[in-house]
Amino acid sequence: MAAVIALALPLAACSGGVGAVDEASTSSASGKYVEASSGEVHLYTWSDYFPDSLAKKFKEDTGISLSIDYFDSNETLQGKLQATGGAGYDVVVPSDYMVQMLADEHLLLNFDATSLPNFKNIETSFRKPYYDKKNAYSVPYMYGTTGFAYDSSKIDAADAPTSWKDFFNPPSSAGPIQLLADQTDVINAALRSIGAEPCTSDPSELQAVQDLLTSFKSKVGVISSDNIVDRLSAGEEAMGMIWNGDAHRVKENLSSMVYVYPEEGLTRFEDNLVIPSGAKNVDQAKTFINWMLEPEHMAEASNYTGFNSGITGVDELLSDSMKNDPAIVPPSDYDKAEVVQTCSNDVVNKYTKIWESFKS
Ligand code: N2P
Repeated sequence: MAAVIALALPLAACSGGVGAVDEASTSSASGKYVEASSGEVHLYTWSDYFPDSLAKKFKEDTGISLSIDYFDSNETLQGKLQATGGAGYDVVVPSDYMVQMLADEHLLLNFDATSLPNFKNIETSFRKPYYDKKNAYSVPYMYGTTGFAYDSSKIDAADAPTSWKDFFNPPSSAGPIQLLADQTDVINAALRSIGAEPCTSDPSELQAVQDLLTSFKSKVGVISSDNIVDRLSAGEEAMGMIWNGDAHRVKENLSSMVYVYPEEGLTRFEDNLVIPSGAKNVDQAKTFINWMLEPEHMAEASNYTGFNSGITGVDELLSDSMKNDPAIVPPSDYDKAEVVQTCSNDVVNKYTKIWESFKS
C-alpha cells in the first residue's frame, strides 16, 4: 500500500508564500474537547464530497443531525464566510491555501485540533502543515491532484494529450472542453503550461496566461465544478480539467477515460475540516470532526469521493478499484505534484482579474 500514499507529500516541509498565520492575532483555543450527544451540525463542503450514508451513520452514532450545503470553489466559500463574518456553518472544508487565508481574516476558530482524542489517527506527515503549523484550526479531510482526463476512445492515440500545453491547445477530436470553475486551479495550470510558477507576479507571465485563456475560450464547453462525474461518464465531454478522485469515479463508468499527469507538473491539494469563527454548535462540530478521524468513517468518505486521506488505517479499507487505479496511485516516476501555496493578496487580486475577464 505504500504506493497509495505516495502523494502524501510532507506538507510541513513546504513553506507558504506569505508566511505563517500570525499566532498572536488569532483567537485563543476554545477549550477542551466535550463530546456532544444531541443537537446539529451544519456542514458546508464541496459538491459531491460527502456520502449521505455517512451523515445517517453519524446521526445514529452520536444523536447529532448533520445538514449539508455545497460550494464549488474555495473562493465561493471565502465569499460566504466574509459575508456572514464566519457564521452560518459549524464545519467547512477549505483547501490548504484557503485555510491560511481564512485564518488570516479571523474567520476560523482556533479550536486546537491536537486536543481531539482522535488527533492521534492523523498520519505524522499530515500534521502541522505549512498553512496551520500548530494544527490550531484544521485536520485533514481528502487530498488529491488537479490534472485532466480524456476519453481515449474519442481522441486518437497520435493526438493523445500529455501536457498542460496540449490541454490548452486541444485536438479538435476533443470537442468542447470541461473546465473547473476554479480560478486557482485554472490559472496555476495555465502558468505551468507556459513554463511559469504558481503565484508569480511577473506581469509578462500573467499577461501570457491571460492571452492563452482568451485563445482557449472558444474551445471551452462547460465551466463548472459540479456534476463533472456525470457529464464525463455520459460522454457529454471527451476531455476536461478534473480532480483525480472525480476522474477515478468517471473511469468506473467509462474505462476508456485516462487521467493525465501533465509533463509540466500538477497541483497536489489537501482539503481540511475547520470550524468557522462564528459557528453556533462548537461542541457538535468538534464531535463531528473527531468522529470523522475514525479510519472506518474516513474510509467511507474516501471510497465514495475517490480521494485518499491522511488518516492511519484508511489505506487498508480502500476499494481495490482505488488501490489499482493510476488516477489514484501516480506512476512511481512522476515527481511533479506540487503542494498549493498561498499567494500574496496582490497576486490573488491579479488572478481574480484574469479569471473574471476570461469568464466575461
Ligand atoms: C469533488 C470535490 C473535490 C474538491 N467533487 C477539490 N478540492
